[in-house]
Amino acid sequence: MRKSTTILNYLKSNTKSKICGSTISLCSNQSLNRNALLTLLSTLRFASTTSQHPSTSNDSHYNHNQVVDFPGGTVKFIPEMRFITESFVERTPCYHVLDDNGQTISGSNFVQVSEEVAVKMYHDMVTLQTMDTILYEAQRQGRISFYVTTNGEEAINIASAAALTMDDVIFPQYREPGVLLWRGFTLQEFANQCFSNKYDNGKGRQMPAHYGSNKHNYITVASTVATQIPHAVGAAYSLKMDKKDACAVTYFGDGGSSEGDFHAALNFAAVLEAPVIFICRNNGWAISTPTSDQFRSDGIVVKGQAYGVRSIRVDGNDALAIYSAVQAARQMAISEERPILIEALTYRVGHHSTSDDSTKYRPANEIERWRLARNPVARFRKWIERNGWWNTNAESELRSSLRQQILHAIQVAENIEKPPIEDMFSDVYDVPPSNLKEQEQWLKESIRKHPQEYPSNICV
Ligand SMILES: Cc1ncc(C[n+]2csc(CCOP(=O)(O)OP(=O)(O)O)c2C)c(N)n1
Ligand SMILES: [Mg+2]
Repeated sequence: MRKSTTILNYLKSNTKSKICGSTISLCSNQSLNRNALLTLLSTLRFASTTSQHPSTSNDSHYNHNQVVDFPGGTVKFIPEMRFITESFVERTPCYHVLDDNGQTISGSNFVQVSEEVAVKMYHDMVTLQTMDTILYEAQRQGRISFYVTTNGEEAINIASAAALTMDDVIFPQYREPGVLLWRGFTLQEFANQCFSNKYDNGKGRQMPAHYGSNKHNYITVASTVATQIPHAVGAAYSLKMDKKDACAVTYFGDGGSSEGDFHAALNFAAVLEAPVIFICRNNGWAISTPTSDQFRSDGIVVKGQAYGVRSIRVDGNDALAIYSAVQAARQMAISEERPILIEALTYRVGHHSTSDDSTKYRPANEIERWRLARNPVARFRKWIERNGWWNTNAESELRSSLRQQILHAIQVAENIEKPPIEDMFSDVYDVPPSNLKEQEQWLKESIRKHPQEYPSNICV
């Protein structure tokens, strides 16, 4: 029985089996040769799916428990032609802990946070807000070329970072500088990178806001959306092989989940049983493309199950929920050697970047509603105030001190020399090819001849 036609003939002539359109009901307990059945089923893939109305077996002897051991596991046969529905009855619920008034919801289970950690979380969220305001203005003044804010996503940044350890390796998109801030990257280091001066770790070769730091286990931001996701899986697999008490953590947006890299990464992670946490910031927009134009699934969380990855949906504007979910995810990822997907629902309050004006494609009152009523920083502040860990005086002191510190950092960064011209041509080739050497000479001559066309703090 090597050819599928032979199998069909066999089934047709067999009195206890039925063929109706593309539906086949095996009405007996007889077992078919597994290869033969597979060949048959692959033939039927091309059969019309809109053919005749499927008939169900009316044979009272039909065995409702018949299972077949296909590769990948046994499956149960059913006599009905039943498609899995594309729609969902109910959206996957979203885990939260704090209500809009900063009160813990009764019955919510969450990880307790000490006063010290909670106050540092709040401090860093406010730092992020202040840094965003000042660096955004610096770009508008023409002092730096580009910037992206994290407005509205401060809780995802800081609370997730707080739940990890320094040994966990971070593979960021570009809207997660808060993780680096939490790990101790200084305001001066942020400013040096944005002003591309000689103390920037990237030697001025990256756009502003594309931070990276070996010391902080934070892989350099790449603009190419989603490329970091499979990298994180590879790193996680290596951490597992080395039996490290650490995981890899990758951040990306809803737009990142629309890239092929996301799907390949989830699949690899599931199969390799890699300790990686996928944190998707579903903020509703990929620049001007709303999520409704990106996917028709119930967001991102449901994609985890399709790949065999344990998943949860969390309120991204609730710092306590994010902290608890990430801590639990980390524990499971490392001890059970498995990937975890977290979909954090949120809203991108800022423009996509300084190259964007989001009021051109979304209503201003929608942005305002999220900025004011659903603000994650204000919500967390209410909670620490309720606990007696924060007050108005501490608030105004913190905000004015941070403003001074950041203004100082950018003033210093602006006046530091740019990296030497040679740095633009090094670190790629062991022996630079002749055309690169020529370009370097040409650039140096041009700077000498036309100094007025170049920044004064370039070192030739
Ligand atoms: C591979 C690739 N395609 C397109 C772009 C242009 N681009 C930059 S950011 C972005 C949107 C990403 O949206 P999302 O992942 O939701 O992140 P968000 O900006 O909302 O945080 C796009 C399309 C890019 N940088 N790389
Ligand atoms: Mg987005």
